[in-house]
Amino acid sequence: MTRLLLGVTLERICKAVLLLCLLHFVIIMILYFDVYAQHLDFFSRFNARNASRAHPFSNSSRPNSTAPSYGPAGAEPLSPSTKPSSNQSVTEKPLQPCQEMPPGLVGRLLIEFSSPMTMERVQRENPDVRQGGKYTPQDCLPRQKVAILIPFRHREHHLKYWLHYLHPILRRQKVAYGIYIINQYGEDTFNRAKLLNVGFLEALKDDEEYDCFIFSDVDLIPMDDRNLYRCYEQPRHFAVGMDKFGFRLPYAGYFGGVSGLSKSQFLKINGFPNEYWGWGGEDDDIFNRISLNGMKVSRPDIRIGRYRMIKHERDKHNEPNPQRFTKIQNTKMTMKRDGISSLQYRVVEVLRQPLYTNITVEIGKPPPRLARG
Ligand code: UD2
Ligand code: MN
Repeated sequence: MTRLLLGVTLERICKAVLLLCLLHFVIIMILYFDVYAQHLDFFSRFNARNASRAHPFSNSSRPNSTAPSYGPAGAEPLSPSTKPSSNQSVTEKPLQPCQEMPPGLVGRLLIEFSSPMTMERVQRENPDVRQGGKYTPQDCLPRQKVAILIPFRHREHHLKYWLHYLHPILRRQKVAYGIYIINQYGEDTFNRAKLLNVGFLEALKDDEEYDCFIFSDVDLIPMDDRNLYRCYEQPRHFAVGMDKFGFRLPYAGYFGGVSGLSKSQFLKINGFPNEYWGWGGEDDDIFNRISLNGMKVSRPDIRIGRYRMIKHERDKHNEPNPQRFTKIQNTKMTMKRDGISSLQYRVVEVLRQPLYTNITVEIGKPPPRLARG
């Protein structure tokens, strides 16, 4: 009898333990999936909470962060836009201009490209981005309206990471923005600068209020959200330190990767050259245009302007342009006739996706002499 009682008690204890184990397992799984879903954002969230409590410039809550330092010369953002915004009606009190250094910034970011990425996931993460990849802060008046232009062909894998990282960063930066993918139609030689010229005109056709244009490679992700994607008193070079260059500027006149010009700065240099087919040189030509027109490139602090580039092989039909060395010697002569004023293209299709606007364009091909070169 005692044995039977003991047996029953033991059985009950075993069941209880089993139940507890099961409960423990379920809780662990829930936590695991939650952290996995947030993945890298986990640390950002923690930092964001600290950052919003502390002074935005304060370093005290983030021992690993670098002190923001915004160079005085040419580093001042353009003055806030005074245009009334449609979101003003959302609250009763008139909205204040967004702070120059928004309080929700988190500083250094952990960027990696090993976790799988899907467009569905990125869409789920960014429910407040409007169709076509547009966003407007709701709690303050954005200082500028920024069109972000990405030259593109066959880099869908990179685009998912770019959207995954950039949308939340831009949101924290309190930018009113639209994302435009300028997709080169066909398989002729790639032409990055010409695509960006197309992007400038097409973005303005979409919304004539854009006053700032940021030109970004699809494979470049900023590692610090204090690198503010907006326009400045002087043309801006954002991608100062890239992992592939050991986080240093490769040479003083380097202007590749990510750059930004206000509408008037862009028009002053007659936009970008249309005649650089294939890889290289176009960024140096743009740098020359800026200097020759009496402007000076501004940059963020080297500790803040850090970037990761998704590793890749050189694409087909974007072989190094053998003409580039000669061409960059002649910017002074060519820039007046070759640029936004001489741009010719045909829009094949405009598709408004949830997280970006895709503009497919036919931009022609290099003249026969270059095609052979
Ligand atoms: C460098 C510069 C880049 C540009 C280029 C020379 C860096 C980080 N970037 O890039 O700004 O000056 O040299 O032209 O140093 N692309 C496509 N599909 C293609 C080819 C290019 O989408 O088939 C786009 C894409 O956005 C890419 C960008 O063009 O990121 C630049 O091309 P790249 O990444 O092959 O060249 P890379 O990394 O040497
Ligand atoms: Mn690249």
